[in-house]
Amino acid sequence: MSVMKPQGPVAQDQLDLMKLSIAIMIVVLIIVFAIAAYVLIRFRRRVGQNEVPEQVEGNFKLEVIWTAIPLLLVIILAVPTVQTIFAHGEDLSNDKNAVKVQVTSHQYWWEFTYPQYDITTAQDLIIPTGKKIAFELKTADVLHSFWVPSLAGKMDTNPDGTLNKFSFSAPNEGVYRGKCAELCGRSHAFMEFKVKAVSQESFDRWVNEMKAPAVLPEDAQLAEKFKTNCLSCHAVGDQGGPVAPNLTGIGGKESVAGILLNQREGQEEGKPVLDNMKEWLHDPQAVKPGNTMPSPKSLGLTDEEIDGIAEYLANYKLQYE
Ligand SMILES: [Cu+2]
Repeated sequence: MSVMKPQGPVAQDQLDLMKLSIAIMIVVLIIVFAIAAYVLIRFRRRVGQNEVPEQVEGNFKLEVIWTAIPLLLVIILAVPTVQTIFAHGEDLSNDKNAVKVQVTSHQYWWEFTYPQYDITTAQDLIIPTGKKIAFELKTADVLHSFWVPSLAGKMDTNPDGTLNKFSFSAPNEGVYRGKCAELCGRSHAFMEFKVKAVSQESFDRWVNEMKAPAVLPEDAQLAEKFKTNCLSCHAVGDQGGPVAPNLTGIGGKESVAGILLNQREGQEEGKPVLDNMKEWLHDPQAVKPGNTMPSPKSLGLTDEEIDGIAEYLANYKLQYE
């Protein structure tokens, strides 16, 4: 989550711009303070000095100098800034090599649709390393802002329906944390997501697994409960609704509900995915206040059935990695 540790070319260019402007500001600061200190000492009022000193306002040479220097500095800042903005703002709609992703923000989760592959997922954005990812962003409700600090700057998702576009790429495999960067409601701070950059082969496997038929709970009774109560909004594989986050492979994701971190190999943080799943399903409002998921208990599911569904979801993993 740090702008100071860029993990991709866009974030690197943006950090370089920040360094350039900070360097210029530091030089200006040092010179201005040095002159101010010199003037304060050199022209201070001395003992016995009672007359008004010579007034020198309207010095033509000085006026020209302190108009020209800032102008020059603004040009030095503007040229690379404008160049970078246009370089990263290019329209990749017709670029066949770019992976297109439509981002839809919701209170308080992120939906990712891959139109080239006809796939929709939530919270974990899986991308192939090295490829340009061309984003189109919109919101389902209020203003949010899509931000992965180590890969690129923020981009708003506008409630007025205008699509915002931008792109970034991740050369190295890894998981990059993202956040909503616009106060959007009670659980704004919990509106996290992850960008997971994997090899092209893993990405292709993921696409195939996402398109495979749904895996439902083995227990027929539980499967029925899951279908009637959960799949009216959520989807798994080719079944279910488009209203709520797609649950395909949810047991293998980085987190449950975007914020309850799952334990992973080589990582100290997190709890077992089953614990997180149970915590979420037994009381979604306690984890993310104000979210629109009805409590499974209020839908008439027993504690036993909720545990059964938690276990089924925790074990619903994809094998692409
Ligand atoms: Cu937000």
